Formats: sequence, structure tokens, C-alpha cells
Amino acid sequence: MNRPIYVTKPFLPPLEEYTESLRKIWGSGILTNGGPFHDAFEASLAKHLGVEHVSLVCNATIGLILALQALRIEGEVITTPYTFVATAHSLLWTNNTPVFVDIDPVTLNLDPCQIEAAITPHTRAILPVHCYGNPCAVEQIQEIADNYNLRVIYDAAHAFGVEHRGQSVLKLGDVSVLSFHATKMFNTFEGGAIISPDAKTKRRIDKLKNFGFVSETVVAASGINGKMSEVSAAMGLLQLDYADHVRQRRQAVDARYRQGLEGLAGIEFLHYHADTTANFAYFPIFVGDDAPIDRDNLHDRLRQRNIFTRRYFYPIVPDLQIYKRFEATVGNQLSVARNKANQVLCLPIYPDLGDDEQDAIIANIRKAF
Ligand code: T4K
Repeated sequence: MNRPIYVTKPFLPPLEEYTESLRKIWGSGILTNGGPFHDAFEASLAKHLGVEHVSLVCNATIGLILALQALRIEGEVITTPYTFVATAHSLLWTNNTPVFVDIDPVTLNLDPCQIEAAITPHTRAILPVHCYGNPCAVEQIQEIADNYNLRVIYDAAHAFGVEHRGQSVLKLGDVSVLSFHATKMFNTFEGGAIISPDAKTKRRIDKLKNFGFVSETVVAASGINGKMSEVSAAMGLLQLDYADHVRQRRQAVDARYRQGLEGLAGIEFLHYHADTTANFAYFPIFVGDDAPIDRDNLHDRLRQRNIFTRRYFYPIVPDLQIYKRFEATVGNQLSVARNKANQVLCLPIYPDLGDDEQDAIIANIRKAF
């Protein structure tokens, strides 16, 4: 390829539309701290997602920290090893101990059958990730949480617009956290949102994201600065108008890959459950032992041709030096997660990806095989 193709390229609305919003911000002089764009985006986003209680934040990492703080989680938290480091980092920032439990080989999410064995008297919560926007085993996780009186905080960084059985996945568990980072299917440059189950939890999060201020002179908790600025909120508000278009384009890219790569020996795709309305946030392939080329060679070979795939999520979090002390406590010692991390390659997927570019990616993979 002459032009590099990256794993993603942010969708941007027409510049003139955004300039119009900037003009308003320039006119008002309100740049942050819950301005008119913040409030308008928060309300429109809730409507778009089909949820009630949304708190915008500056990014999902802070969002996860705020969610854990708001629910007063302190102790051991069961989470997945197969995720971006931010999931586990949020636990360390809140003085929690991550307990890594292996994933299911099909969903790539926390294996619900292995959760109970990891529960101890110190367990306070479960922090699952809807990895690649593929919903977790939500019913089983909730049943375990109810039986053991645990809270469930979903890292829904990838799950914008995803539905399970016709309902937003963001309504499940105690709290869900979305990411609107530039690399996500819905972006506000940087940003995110916390979905609360009730107005009381939202109010607490809204205070915590503003340093814990209750009034000008009263600070109720050691909150943080987690606010979304007006330029990001204005971007989010515009992006909502294009969210359906973005999803449709992604779906088309997903379908073209599945068709183009069909029949290659040793390659596997992500399978969505029949109950899932997917958002096509990522297109991971898994290069198995029976493939004629290994994952890293394929990655390097594509890179030489200006195609930049990513190994999300390699290495698994507990294999990072700083997490080695939190060794796996149960089951098969994370062998599924480690195996998948060794096989995964996320292919470029974004609305602007041209058919010719995608066909070149497919042709290069076929040639490598
Ligand atoms: N939980 C989960 C499960 C997550 O995946 C993430 C973040 C979080 C929590 C935390 O969310 P935030 O706090 O970030 O809201 C990226 C993102 O930085 C990160 O948000 C994301 N997950 C993670 C999976 O990927 P990198 O290091 O891969 O990004 P980078 O800069 O290498 O970008 C990848 C490609 O995207 C580039 O090669 C080109 C393209 N790109 C990137 C940026 C930033 C653009 O075209 N424009 C851009 O502005 O981490």
C-alpha cells in the first residue's frame, strides 16, 4: 500500500459543523465544568443509548476509578486478564487487589464457570470487560454476584451501542463505563461515560468527578477532576448524528473480511451470540497453530506492506512485570487468555476504509497463508 493503513482511523463529522459548535463556545466563554454542550450531550447520549443516568467523564480510565470509588469497592476484585491495562490499573488506583480469572475461549470474556472458585471473604466486586464489544455472560455473572453479595462494574469501553436481548448492555450490573477515546468507534477526542442504575449513584459520581464538591465550600470526598470539557462534549453531540452511519459502515467492513478470509486454514473470527446486537468495534482474527504462518510473522509481513494491525490484547495483563505479583489463583492458570493473546491480530476497521484497501489487506493475508 502507498498510504499506511492503521488499525483504526477516527470518524470525524464535517469540519463546518464542528466549527459552528466552536463558535458557540467562543461566544459563551464556557469551556468546562458542566457547560451547555456537556449537559446537552449527556441528555442526548442517554436517549441514544436507551439508558437513564449518564455521567460524562474525561476518559474511561478515570471513569472506572470513579465507578469503583462511588461504589466504595475496597478489597479483591475479580477481573479478566485479557484486556487493556487500564482495566486493571483502575483497581490499583483505588487500592483494590486484582484477581485474574481465565476467559471463555469463544466469547473471550471472563469465564463465568471459573469465577466462584476465585471468591474469598475479601472479594468485593467483579470487573468484567465486554471485550471487542462482545457481551459477557451477563446473566451468569449477575447470579454469582447476587449469591455472594458482590457488585458488578462493567468495563464497557468497547461496548457503545451494543445490545443484549434487545436491551443496552449498559443497563446491566451496577455500573458500566464507556470510552470515547480517538481509537474507539464513537469518539470525543478523549472522553467516556459512566452509566449508573439510579439517580443517587449518578449524583455521587457527578460530585466525585468534580473533586467531591457538594457546594462552593463543602467537599464530601476525595474526588478527582474527571470532567468532560465543552470541546469534547460538542464533538460528542455531533457524533451522535453519525453513530448509525458509523455502525453500518463497520458492519460492512466486518462482513467483507469474513467473506474474504473464509476458508483459510487455522484462522478464527470472533463469534457474536444470536442475542447480541453488535457494534463491530474491532475485527480480531486468531491465527492458530494449524495456520501456515504464525501471528507475529503475519503482523510483521503486513507491516512491511504498510498495513498496521494490532495485537490487542497481548501480553495478558498478569504477564506484565508490574502485575506479576497478582498471580492467578484458580483453574487452568489463565491458559486460555494467554493462548488467545498469542494468536490475536486486530485488523483495520473503520468507516473510511475503502473497499480497495480492504481487499488489499485480505489479499495480503491470503498470500501469507
Ligand atoms: N478499558 C478497555 C477495555 C480499553 O480498551 C480501554 C482503552 C480503556 C479501558 C481505557 O479507555 P480510555 O481511558 O483510553 O478512554 C488505544 C487507546 O489509547 C485506548 O483508549 C484503547 N483502550 C486501547 C485498546 O487502544 P493504543 O496505544 O493502541 O493507541 P495508538 O495511539 O497506538 O493508536 C492506534 C492507531 O490508531 C494508530 O496507529 C493510528 C490510529 N489513531 C490513533 C490516535 C490516538 C488515529 O488515527 N488517530 C488518533 O488520534 O491505545
